[in-house]
Parts: sequence; structure tokens; C-alpha cells
Amino acid sequence: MEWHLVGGFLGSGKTTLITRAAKHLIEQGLQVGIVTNDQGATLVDSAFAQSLDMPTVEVTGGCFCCNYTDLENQLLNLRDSISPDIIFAESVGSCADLVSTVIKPYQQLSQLEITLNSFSVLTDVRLLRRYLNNQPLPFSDNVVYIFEKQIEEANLMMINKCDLIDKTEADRILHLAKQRFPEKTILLQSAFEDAKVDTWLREIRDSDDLTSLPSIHMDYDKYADGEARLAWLNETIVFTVGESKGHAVIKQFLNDLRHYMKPYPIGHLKVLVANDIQQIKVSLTNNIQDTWKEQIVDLHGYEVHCTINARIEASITDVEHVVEEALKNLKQALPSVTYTRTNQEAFHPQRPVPTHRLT
Ligand SMILES: Nc1nc2c(ncn2[C@@H]2O[C@H](COP(=O)(O)OP(=O)(O)OP(=O)(O)O)[C@@H](O)[C@H]2O)c(=O)[nH]1
Ligand SMILES: [Mg+2]
Repeated sequence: MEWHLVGGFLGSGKTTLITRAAKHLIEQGLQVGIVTNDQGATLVDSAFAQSLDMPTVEVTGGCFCCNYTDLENQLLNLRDSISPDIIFAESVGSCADLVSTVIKPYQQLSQLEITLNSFSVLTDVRLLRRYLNNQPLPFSDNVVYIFEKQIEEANLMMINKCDLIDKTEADRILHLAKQRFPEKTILLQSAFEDAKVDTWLREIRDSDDLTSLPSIHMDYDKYADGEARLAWLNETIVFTVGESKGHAVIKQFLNDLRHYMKPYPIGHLKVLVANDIQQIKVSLTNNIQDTWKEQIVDLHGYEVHCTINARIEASITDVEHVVEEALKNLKQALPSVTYTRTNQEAFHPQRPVPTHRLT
């Protein structure tokens, strides 16, 4: 039984790559399990993977490093329930220092007979391009610190979303990255391209053990500050669509949400839109094309649920205000719509305190 740890910044494509890879493996007759991880309680990624019929367990309420025992329990849970051939575990997008706090503890302390085969770190090609060209990233310094540290500890770095730029430019970025980090294995990736997903799978399934991975130096004051600057907002809004059509309601709401979020740097704003028939995951970031509009068509039914997981560089009050403004606007535009708000949580994450830290 093998497991593969996938890290990388918020919105870099971890869930997309894992679920696409899992689909390939399932089609080949293999059993796959997924461990998702996030700070809040109602996770869009878990619901999304479950909507694809992929066995998924979650570590909630903090990252793998601060909930290490729960991570092991969830690996056990998957082993005992579905006996998977392969497990993918996705860490929180603002988590770093995984070599010292997850990989080494697992290798040195764990009794589980599940082999940790690989550790991949994804990065969005557009953020990496800015970083390698010494251009500012759209976050404050200590948030960028987390991004940098994730890259520093990667031994397999996947430059994801290369479909968004032309091939010559992608090759140029790869070249720059290899010059800057000669010791790493670096691959161009697009989670949307089957052949590239297969290449990644071959790479991670053939990989050597991870015992030689060096720990990084981590300044936990900067890390804690970076984490805290990214406010978390979680909630589910149940819309009763009244005389309107479900997709009109959701499009209006998501448009407004994005509009009011615009002043703030978005790590990732993801929404799971669900009615009785379908579940659609939508990502709204500053950095992404509006492909979600094509997904939201023909949402029939009386009720539509929107589960929001937002990670935004802003205060809690500002993020809550954004949702309130978007709802107010929706009510003005479509007065017959009513809604109830549930599972509301908004917080700044606590300082990371890893269960173990082995260097
Ligand atoms: N164009 C393009 N978009 C991608 C690719 N991979 C992921 N995306 C999009 O990027 C957005 C974020 O993808 P996710 O897979 O949710 O990212 P994540 O790393 O799991 O995000 P968090 O869990 O919030 O850290 C979604 O809109 C995806 O459709 C890719 O290879 N190409
Ligand atoms: Mg994810």
C-alpha cells in the first residue's frame, strides 16, 4: 500500500491533480483513497472528491503537521475500510515544513505498513513566473514566505497550469527554475492534460524513498503571521430559488461575491454548488479565467446549496462583509430568492504547533 503526499500553495491545483490521477488509477482497476486537509470543518475538497465517488477521509481543524495523529488515524481508517492500493493526501495550501513535521515523523515513528512514496509540491506557473522574475506576488511578505518555504522543501516540484501559457514560455520558466533549484526534480504540469497526469503518476510511483530529504529552517513567527493574515471563511448558504432559475441565482451570487472580494488578495475562494442532481466546484480567484460561468448551467430544483471555503488576505470582518454585501445585492436583483446561512465559521488560523518536528 503506497501513499503520496501532495503540497503546494492555495489554489495551485492539488485537488484537481489528485482527483484526475485517481480517476486514471480507478479506471485501471486500482483502489484509491484520498485524505483531504483544511482548517475549517466543512470542506469543499472533500465534498468534491466524494461527489466523484472517490473514498475520501479528512483531517480538519488544522494542518497535517499540527494534527499528525489524526493523519495517521485517517490513513488507518482508509486502510481498514477500503484497503486502497494508493492513497493521496493533500495538505493545506498554506502549510509548509512538511518534511520535518510529517515526512520524518512518519518515517521514524510510524508503525503503519503504508509506504510514503513521494512528496510533490505544486506551484501555479503564473505565481512561480513572478517569483523567479523577482516581481512582487499579490500577498504580504509573510504569506510569500510560506510560498517560498514550500518551494524550498520540495524535492519534486510540479509547475502546474502550464496550459495557461505558451510552450516556449513554459520551457523558459522551467529553465529558470532548474537554474535556481538545481537539486530538485522539476516538471511542467497541467492537471487538465491526461498525458501529463500519467507522467506525474509514473514519476511518483517509481520514486525512491524520501529518507534523504533535508529539513528546512523555518521561522515559526513569520510562518504564524503569514497563516494568520489569511482569514478563513466557511459557510453553507441554502438558496430557495423562488421564481428564478437556479443557475441565474448562483451566477448572480458568485459574480457579486467575486466583485466584492476584488480589493483583497485571494489565496483561494472555492464554492461547491449543489442541487439534487449535480455538484459543481467553482474556484474564484484573482488569477483565474472565468471558466466557472460555463459550468453553471441548468441548475434545476427548488433549493441550491453553496458551500464556501474562502482563504483571503483580509480581516474576518471584511470577509464576512463581502458575503453580506453579495447576498444583499442578490436580494435586490432577484427579490423572490430566499436563503438560510449555516455552518458559518470565520477565523484567523492559530500559530502552527506541530505534533512532532524532527530535523
Ligand atoms: N488551467 C488550469 N487550471 C487548473 C489546473 N489545475 C487546477 N486548475 C484550476 O485551479 C483552481 C484551483 O484548483 P484546486 O485543485 O482546487 O487547487 P488546490 O491546490 O487544491 O487549492 P486549495 O485546496 O485551496 O489549496 C481550480 O479552478 C482548478 O480548475 C491546470 O492544470 N490548468
Ligand atoms: Mg484543494
